[in-house]
Amino acid sequence: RAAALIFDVDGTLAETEELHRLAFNHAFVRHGLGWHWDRAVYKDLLRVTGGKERMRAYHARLGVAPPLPDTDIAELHRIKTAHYAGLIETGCCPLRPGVTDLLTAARKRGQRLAIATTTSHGNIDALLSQALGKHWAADFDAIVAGDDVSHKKPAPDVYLEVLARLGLQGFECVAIEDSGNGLIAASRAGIPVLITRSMFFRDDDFSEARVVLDDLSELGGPKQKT
Ligand code: XBP
Ligand code: MG
Repeated sequence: RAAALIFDVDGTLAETEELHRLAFNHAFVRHGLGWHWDRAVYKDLLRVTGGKERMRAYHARLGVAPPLPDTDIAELHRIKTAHYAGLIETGCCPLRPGVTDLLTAARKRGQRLAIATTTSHGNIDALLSQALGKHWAADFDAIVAGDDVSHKKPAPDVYLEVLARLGLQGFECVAIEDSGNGLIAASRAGIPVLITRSMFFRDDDFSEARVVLDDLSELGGPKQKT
């Protein structure tokens, strides 16, 4: 049994990526950019982790010089983040099946809980306050977000930082992820990975994962996988 379960957020705890997509498009309209990311474009762009990095990559792909100034990227991301929080607060994005049960069961059997995500602390808090109540963070021993580290996933930085804060080695934990980039990040930190398949990453290569599930409700059975 793992000493700690380390959760990714987007796609793993909830199907948030569609709301991120809507929020990006809202920011593009508000900022007067003629950009629109449909699902197919977004699926492809999700290979670039981090919202600011994703917008920069898209701009570079359009091939229109010069690059957008950092102030524009920051303003777009501010509008996007505010809109995303508003969408989350409507309660339209519940946790995925089996998530709450796994969190409860893990706590009961003495496993520690942590978060390793690319998104921001504000976005994690918006989602989990809505889903678990405003004191949700008390159950987690380490919460590491993208801007806390130098390199976002697929770099191992967020996972290494979680391990340092927990005082554990990779092999003592299990990471729960939904994307190929997340799988690579956790694997590089020496952490075995359980994949819960999500909407945008169904076609990623999960051959390095220890277990691949359609969702975490499959853990309700007799087999202990975490
Ligand atoms: C999630 C992401 C994030 C969100 C947007 O990756 O890549 O960029 O799409 O969040 P993972 P921000 O689930 O692997 O952590 O706009 O706040 O960056
Ligand atoms: Mg994810």
